[in-house]
Amino acid sequence: MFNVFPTARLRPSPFFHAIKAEGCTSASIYNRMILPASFGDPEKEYWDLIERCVMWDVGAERQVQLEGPDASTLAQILSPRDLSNQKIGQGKYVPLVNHQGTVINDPIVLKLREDLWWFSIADSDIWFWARAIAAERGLDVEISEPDVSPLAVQGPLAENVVASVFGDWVRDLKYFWFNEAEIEGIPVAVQRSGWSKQGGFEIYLRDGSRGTDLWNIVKEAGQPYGIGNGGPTSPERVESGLISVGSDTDSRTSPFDIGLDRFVNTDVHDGVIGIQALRLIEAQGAERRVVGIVLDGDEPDPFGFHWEPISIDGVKVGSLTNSVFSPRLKKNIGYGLVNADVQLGDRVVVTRAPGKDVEGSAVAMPFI
Ligand code: THG
Repeated sequence: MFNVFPTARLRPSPFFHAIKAEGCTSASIYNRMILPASFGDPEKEYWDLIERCVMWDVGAERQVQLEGPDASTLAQILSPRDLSNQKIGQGKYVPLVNHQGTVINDPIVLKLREDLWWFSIADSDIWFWARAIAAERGLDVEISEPDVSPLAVQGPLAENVVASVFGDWVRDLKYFWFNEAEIEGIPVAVQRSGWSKQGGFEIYLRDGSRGTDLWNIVKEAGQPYGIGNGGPTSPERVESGLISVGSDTDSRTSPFDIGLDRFVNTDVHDGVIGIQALRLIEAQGAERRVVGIVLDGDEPDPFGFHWEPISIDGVKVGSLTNSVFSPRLKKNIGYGLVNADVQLGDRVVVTRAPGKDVEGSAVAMPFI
């Protein structure tokens, strides 16, 4: 195990003791928390996700809770997606933007009651943002980070595992819908969701003192299905075309640049943060777009450094925002955030390091 020193600045999740015992070997930092990445065999962890099932400590997906008479009003003000028809028990994927229309986070927004919402956030401080907006708008709503930590079960056999813990009702959950439940006295919410396209669930633990207990219940239920360890798996998420806000976006990326148009409704009311900017961008057309990039050659060549330059005929047209070796395509692939006039099929050059140019092609996303 690597040496980490959990503190108030680098917070352990309730599953920290469990992932230590399981032999976690690498992790990243997300919402000032430790986000486990691997348990020593990334290749196995990838194929477990694709072929069977895996359990991931994604406690770093923190909840920003809005509670009170104006909770629904604030949820909509923060969201450039129409939430007016969202039902209790339903989640929606929402790109949050600032006043310039720049994406600042992309939570799953869960409606628990008319006056109780969770924004299950990606890696940025939305707690500050929500408090500031609520205060400026004079809203009657309490904003907190509750004791809620998701445990993901992903992969084609995940449904069997989660059904054997909670019952067959989980099989009827629609995408992003959830139910509150209890197992051995542990309060949870169970949602069909997760940061992969292999299907699965997230179990939101609502009592941080029971992390190891919940981990062991899921692990035991997963034994007949060959459940493995892991963490959000970059090769799979890139093959599947999922955006990582903060990694694939910069300080001027709009939802339209990164293909999130279908999660934006510019006809929401004028008080929604960033909506004027988004209407303008929509009318003028986005300056950039995201395309798949397939690099020539078939030797694994992982992402080098930060946002490798992409050019066509010697002119820079954008940046490679990530890249992985795809075990299924046996190619190095990544996302290009490029000028809007770059076409699918265009040949490009990626400068992977000073003096190291690699050729490739722009292709449609998702890759698989
Ligand atoms: N689960 C929970 N919270 C999260 C994440 C999660 N917070 C951070 C991060 N992940 C948020 N980002 C995403 C990005 C994409 C998706 C989910 C969370 C996703 N997108 C699908 C797509 O784009 O095809 C489906 C979207 C849809 O059809 O509505 O699943 O994983 N709790």
